[in-house]
Amino acid sequence: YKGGLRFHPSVNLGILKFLGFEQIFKNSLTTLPMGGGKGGSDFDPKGKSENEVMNFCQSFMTELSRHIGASTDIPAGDIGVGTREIGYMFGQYKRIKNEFTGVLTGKGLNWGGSLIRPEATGYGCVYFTENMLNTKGDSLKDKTIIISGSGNVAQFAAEKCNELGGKVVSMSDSSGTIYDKNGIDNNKLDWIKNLKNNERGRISEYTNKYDAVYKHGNKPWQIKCDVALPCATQNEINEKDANILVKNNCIAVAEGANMPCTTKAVDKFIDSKILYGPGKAANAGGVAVSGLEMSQNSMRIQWNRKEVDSKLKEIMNNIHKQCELYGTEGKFINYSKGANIGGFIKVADAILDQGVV
Ligand code: NDP
Ligand code: 8G0
Repeated sequence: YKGGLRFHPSVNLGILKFLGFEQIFKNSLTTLPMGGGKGGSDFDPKGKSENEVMNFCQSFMTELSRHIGASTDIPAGDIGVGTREIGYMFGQYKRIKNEFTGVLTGKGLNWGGSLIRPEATGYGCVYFTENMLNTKGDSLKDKTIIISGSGNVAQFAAEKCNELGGKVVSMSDSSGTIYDKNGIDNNKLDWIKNLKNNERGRISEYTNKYDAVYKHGNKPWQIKCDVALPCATQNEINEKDANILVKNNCIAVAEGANMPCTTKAVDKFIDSKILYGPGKAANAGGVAVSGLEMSQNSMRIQWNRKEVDSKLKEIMNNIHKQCELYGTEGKFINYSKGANIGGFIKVADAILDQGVV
């Protein structure tokens, strides 16, 4: 099994069950040999000292270590679990088991991590968006893009949008949203990365440094855009938000986060025939590169950035093709249907082949 560990006060069994269920079909779509799993805790790392975070990670792993293993179940990070937390958990696993092994992914580069793993979910989501736009003879170049969140997925989605010539005008956190009409270029993005990954500050601080507007309590969806990338959390786009996006002529929505759009929001996008990339397809790049990290650990080698990035691109292209194959309805591609059927078939066939008990 493979999937992320989430540390957030909202974590409960229902959330982990939907995440785990989605993970199965997402992992299937990657074509890599991995089943799905998910885990976490309602521990809130916000405002905790380094020592408190380390102590929690160690205690958590003391119990978890009995259930996971490099050929059994390989967790990674998710909301609230980044390289720092993976490091503390990896250290504890090693202490308990006396083995240096690929039992976690998202590891630091000098202790078994893979190049491009931090970038993979955001980059992959943007590759998938570009693939969707290409079916319309279009691309991200010169598009106005809004992104929710300012964590791992949001940061690298923004970076790749900039690289492909798009203009990212908005990012957010759980307190509010910034709007920078001039675009969040990679210099400004570096500042955000430092703010979020090292200083652990709030996105509102962006306006002390750059010319931008901050709206407390708001999500980005009222801002006029061509492309929307929800990269924060579940249920962050509801029916009302979807109506506004469609009214403002948004042409593509791709889910960097897991289930950020409510069912009614998804219905609105599909009824309006805009490009909608569901999370199990659009954000599968993260778990895919985690799978590549496992392969590198098993072979005791390290691929370079270019190698991993081109494998990631190929996997995202392949997922897009599966969505086209199973989701084409006349001239329209229903990516939601395509991803669900494509992901399901491999799992169902494997269950039948291996015998039901
Ligand atoms: P991070 O913890 O790095 O960042 C999460 C971001 O979302 C932060 O900006 C956070 O704001 C915001 N956020 C979290 N919870 C809420 C909330 N309840 N309401 C509003 N904003 C919120 O997590 P990731 O970037 O890793 O994950 C983001 C999403 O992407 C999740 O849905 C995750 O499951 C999904 N995902 C992640 C993958 C990965 O490789 N990391 C792979 C595939 C999917 P604040 O700073 O205020 O907490
Ligand atoms: O690397 C992973 O296994 C991982 C980490 C965080 C989230 C996800 C996901 O696909 O939702 C996977």
